[in-house]
Amino acid sequence: MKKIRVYPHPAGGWPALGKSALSMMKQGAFWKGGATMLHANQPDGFDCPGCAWPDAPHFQAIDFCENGVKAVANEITSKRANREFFAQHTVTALQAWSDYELEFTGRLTEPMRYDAATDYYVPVSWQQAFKDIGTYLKSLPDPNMAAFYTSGRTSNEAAFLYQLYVRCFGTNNMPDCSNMCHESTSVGLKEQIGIGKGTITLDDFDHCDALFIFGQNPATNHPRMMATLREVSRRGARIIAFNPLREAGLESFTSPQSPVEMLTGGSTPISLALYQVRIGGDAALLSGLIKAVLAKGEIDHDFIRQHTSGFENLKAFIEQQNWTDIEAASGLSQGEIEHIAAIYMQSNATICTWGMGITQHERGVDNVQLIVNLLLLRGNIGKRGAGAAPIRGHSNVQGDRTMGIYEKPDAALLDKLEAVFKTPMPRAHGHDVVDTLKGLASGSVKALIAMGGNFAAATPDTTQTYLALQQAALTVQISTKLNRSHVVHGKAAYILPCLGRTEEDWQDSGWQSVTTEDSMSNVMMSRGRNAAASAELLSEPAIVAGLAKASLSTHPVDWDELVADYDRIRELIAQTIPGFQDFNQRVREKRGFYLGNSARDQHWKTATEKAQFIAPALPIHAGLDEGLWLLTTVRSHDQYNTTIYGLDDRYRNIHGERRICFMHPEEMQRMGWQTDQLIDITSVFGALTRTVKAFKLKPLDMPQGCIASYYPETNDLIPLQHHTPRAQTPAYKSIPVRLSLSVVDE
Ligand SMILES: Nc1nc2c(c(=O)[nH]1)N[C@H]1C(S)=C(S)[C@@H](COP(=O)(O)OP(=O)(O)OC[C@H]3O[C@@H](n4cnc5c(=O)[nH]c(N)nc54)[C@H](O)[C@@H]3O)O[C@H]1N2
Ligand SMILES: Nc1nc2c(c(=O)[nH]1)N[C@H]1C(S)=C(S)[C@@H](COP(=O)(O)OP(=O)(O)OC[C@H]3O[C@@H](n4cnc5c(=O)[nH]c(N)nc54)[C@H](O)[C@@H]3O)O[C@H]1N2
Ligand SMILES: [Mo]
Repeated sequence: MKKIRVYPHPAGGWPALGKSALSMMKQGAFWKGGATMLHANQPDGFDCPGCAWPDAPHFQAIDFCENGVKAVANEITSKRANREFFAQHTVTALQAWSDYELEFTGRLTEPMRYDAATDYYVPVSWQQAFKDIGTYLKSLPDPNMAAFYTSGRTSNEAAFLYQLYVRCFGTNNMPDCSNMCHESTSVGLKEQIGIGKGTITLDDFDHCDALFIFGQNPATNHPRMMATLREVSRRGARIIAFNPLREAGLESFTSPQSPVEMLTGGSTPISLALYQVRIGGDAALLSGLIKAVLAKGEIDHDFIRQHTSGFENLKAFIEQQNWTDIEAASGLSQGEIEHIAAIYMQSNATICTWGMGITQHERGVDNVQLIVNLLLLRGNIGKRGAGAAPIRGHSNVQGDRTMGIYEKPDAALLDKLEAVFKTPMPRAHGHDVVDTLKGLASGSVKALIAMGGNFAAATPDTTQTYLALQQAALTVQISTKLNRSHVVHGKAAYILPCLGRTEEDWQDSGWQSVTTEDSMSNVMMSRGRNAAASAELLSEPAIVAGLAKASLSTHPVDWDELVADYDRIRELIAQTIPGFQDFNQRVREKRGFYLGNSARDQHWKTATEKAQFIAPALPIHAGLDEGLWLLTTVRSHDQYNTTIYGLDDRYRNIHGERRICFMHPEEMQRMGWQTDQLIDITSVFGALTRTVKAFKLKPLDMPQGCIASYYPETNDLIPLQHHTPRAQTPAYKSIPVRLSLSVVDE
């Protein structure tokens, strides 16, 4: 189909700087905002809550981006959702507000309890809230009737205390945002290379010959990665991106940190090439690449012999795949794939990065494992300038997992916890997000406690999810801002407001710091410097301690002592979690420390003690029934997951609206439809169908049969049952749908 371009400028540049300033003004925080941002990602400042991209290794006076500014602006806003606000609106009335309107009510200021008699949230003291929640949790006949969710902003210290509390309570029901995000990565990598994390460090980008970017939109979601891409590109290394959409930032970028580019209107072309793979076509594309490499025989025989197992299996699988299927499923021709394979074979060191375009599919784990198979073929793991680089989302989602937030903990962690805390730990695996939703729906889970996030909006199958949540006996949200999960709640419901990353955290021993781990396993300190949004706020560790004291009958630790001085929590982490020895001392070194990665050292902690080639579990080409399209759900430039900062998406030429369905203009023409016409979208998964109505058609360049829309407006379309089999990551990025023009009432 014809190439079209909706954003004629390079990504970044003056518009990005202008928008940063506007975000602060919109929040009534212009001056405070500027001063705050100077501490973002600095040695004595806070870790930006925007994303998990590593900080610049060398001192760089400005190390933040437009979207980091938006994340911070929304946290330091001068607006407040206080008791006066809640007294004005019933919860039923608030349910009719959009996510954008809920977010713009500002920071939560004090604990609130839902009063069913009046349908209002009313103030409650911290003590009473803890007591009520504790009493209910203690009354449950089985601890597995409660689930404890975590979103990825939670610090290492809060996460460690939280998992300790939950396990002492008696369950491993610890669903987290990772289940909906990079779980396919964690499961896939662990099986193949013995560790569920990426193998590269930032420095590898200085040494790669080729860089492949799969299913990622860095100009929006990891803008600080753009500076790295720019350097790689300028150095002459070859960058290839695989994405159904022609994302602006993957084509060219003006660096706000480069005075010359800003003043001259110059830009750096980013990609050597962007290949528009079909939605869900990555497994076919990767199989094609492997097939082309095997056909030339340019593989690293020594590495394969010495370090891997399963090569013959993979080879047999690939030999069975034919080019007709590969071309149909990937949307790329054999010639194109062979051309990319040639670039891969010319490169001595290749990095593959990936995001949600790879993980959020039924084939999510297969996709990840095919990327690793491709890397292993030429010994690209454990070599300078090469490796596997999943790009994480939330700023501490990787650290939370390292701290033990996991529903399927391994025996080593539980043994260690038992040894350190002299308390028996539950051994049965717990619920992830999908299982928690099933439990809530069936009534086997009665209480949901959420450390951050927006469970109601982030999860799939919205209508069913709301019903399940409303059936719960108790829902508790530990949050900074009002969102859907506060207004779609259980029979009893509490809002426990907490300090954010940018705020000063004072405890008995003084001003506290917390720590986080980025996408490349660097652990560093973070210290907020702004005054708390309200004097009533507690820190996340203090809230965990309050819950633990109220709901456990025996205590493995003195919770108050730990909260008084977070060094004491870090001391316990050092005793329990591998790699954290001398934690307090090492994390105080200027840039923290690198946790290391066994696969990078070519030490394979797998079943065979080798890196494993693994053939996909699902066919690479499934076909799609006549009349169906594949829908992918993406983030706009003005949102942070379920937090909607604004209604624009400037790189895709959208202004002031979000109920959008993107389609190639030639496809609109074929259907006899026009831009701005309204359509209804119905998903079809086996016998299950779901419909959302009145989405406006907008033109965007993408392959035939593929359409795109925003999350979370489309989450109702994904049945809970549609996910990666092994990792249970919902298939947010490949939803088979039917389309019809909306019937609009006159
Ligand atoms: N500003 C901002 N920053 C964020 C976030 C945010 O919402 N806003 N969210 C954070 C979080 S939690 C995460 S996980 C990350 C998410 O960061 P990304 O992974 O970049 O997020 P998405 O927008 O979901 O989509 C990624 C890309 O996948 C492409 N894609 C869709 N389907 C397919 C497919 O089938 N194949 C391929 N190859 N590509 C496909 C889409 O076109 C899109 O460009 O960002 C983090 N950072
Ligand atoms: N259709 C579709 N659905 C998706 C995705 C998709 O691409 N498509 N992506 C999935 C992904 S990758 C993810 S990670 C999930 C995101 O799922 P979540 O992590 O659950 O959602 P967020 O929107 O990031 O959560 C935002 C809320 O976190 C709270 N918050 C912010 N800062 C703090 C803090 O410092 N402490 C505490 N306690 N609370 C805080 C605020 O109240 C805010 O409203 O969504 C998933 N859902
Ligand atoms: Mo994520």
